[in-house]
Amino acid sequence: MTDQIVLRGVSAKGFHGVLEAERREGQEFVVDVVMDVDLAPAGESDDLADTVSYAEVAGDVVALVEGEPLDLIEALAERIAAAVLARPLVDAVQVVVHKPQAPVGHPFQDVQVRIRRERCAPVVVALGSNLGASAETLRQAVTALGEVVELRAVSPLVETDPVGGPDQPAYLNAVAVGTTALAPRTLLRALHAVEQAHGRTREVRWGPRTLDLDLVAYGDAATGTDVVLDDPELTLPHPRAHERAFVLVPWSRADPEATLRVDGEVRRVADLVTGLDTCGVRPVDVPGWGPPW
Ligand code: A4P
Ligand code: MG
Repeated sequence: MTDQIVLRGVSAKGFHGVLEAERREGQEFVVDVVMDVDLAPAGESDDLADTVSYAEVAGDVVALVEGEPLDLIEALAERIAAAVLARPLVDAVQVVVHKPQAPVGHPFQDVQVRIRRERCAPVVVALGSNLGASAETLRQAVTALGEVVELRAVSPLVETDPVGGPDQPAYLNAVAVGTTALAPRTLLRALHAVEQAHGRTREVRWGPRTLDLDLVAYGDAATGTDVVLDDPELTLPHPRAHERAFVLVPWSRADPEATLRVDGEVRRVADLVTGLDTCGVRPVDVPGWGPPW
């Protein structure tokens, strides 16, 4: 069963409704929010940073109920769902908005609208390996990625000179693009689990690795729906992606129209590639690299 946080009966006065009297007098609205969140990390760490603060969610709900008047509670529910899903740990949300004093014209107990919203967010994942059987590791990693991301395209493999870190062998890199129903931090945890399954260890920063899976971007910069996070646990977009040919070259092959937010500005990935030295990135032909994964 999916873990959930259940917040019931948050009430506040709002001015939503189509009737003039509703807009003038206002009335009570009551909201229930059920959030699908992986609670295991917080259960282990006992740290609020690993879960969703229900107090903050209640604050969002009250702000929206008390905020801009809307005609329909359907619209209010939709806005509440969007605000809750903006939290990077919430995978899906159910929102119920009750309007117990609605002008129904007959005796009644309650009227409510109930919606469930799941994510379907575009994501970009960069893959890299320079230890062990790299091509096979990356192939298996793409297969595993397909469990949590509906893959739209996977770039060809490229062989790349190492950037940063100690003396180390050349890398194989690739980029996968697709959509996910998972929240950003849930997806990152899934990526870490795939890395671990392939013997990833973390001894030296930028050191050699069997498998590195980086979440380059979540959401779509072109439509302004990209998630921007300034958190060392998960920084979005990935803070170095815009300057790394080993990410941008394969990404532009997987999605020639791709865009990336750089210092707040939306840039075409193909244009970023043009401004980079790409001689450390070489095409490499690996038989068996391609669908079905
Ligand atoms: N983290 C924060 N934001 C993200 C994100 N968007 N995606 C945190 C993934 N992880 C993110 O990552 C360190 C910490 O960053 C994690 O705890 C995570 O919560 P890591 O995977 O343990 O270490 P890393 O990969 O060495 O760090 P980083 O900073 O992501 O490294 P880079 O910048 O990706 O560089 N040269 C070539 N040719 N090809 C490569 O693939 N890769 C690197 C790694 C260096 N040189 C390379 C390559
Ligand atoms: Mg990494």
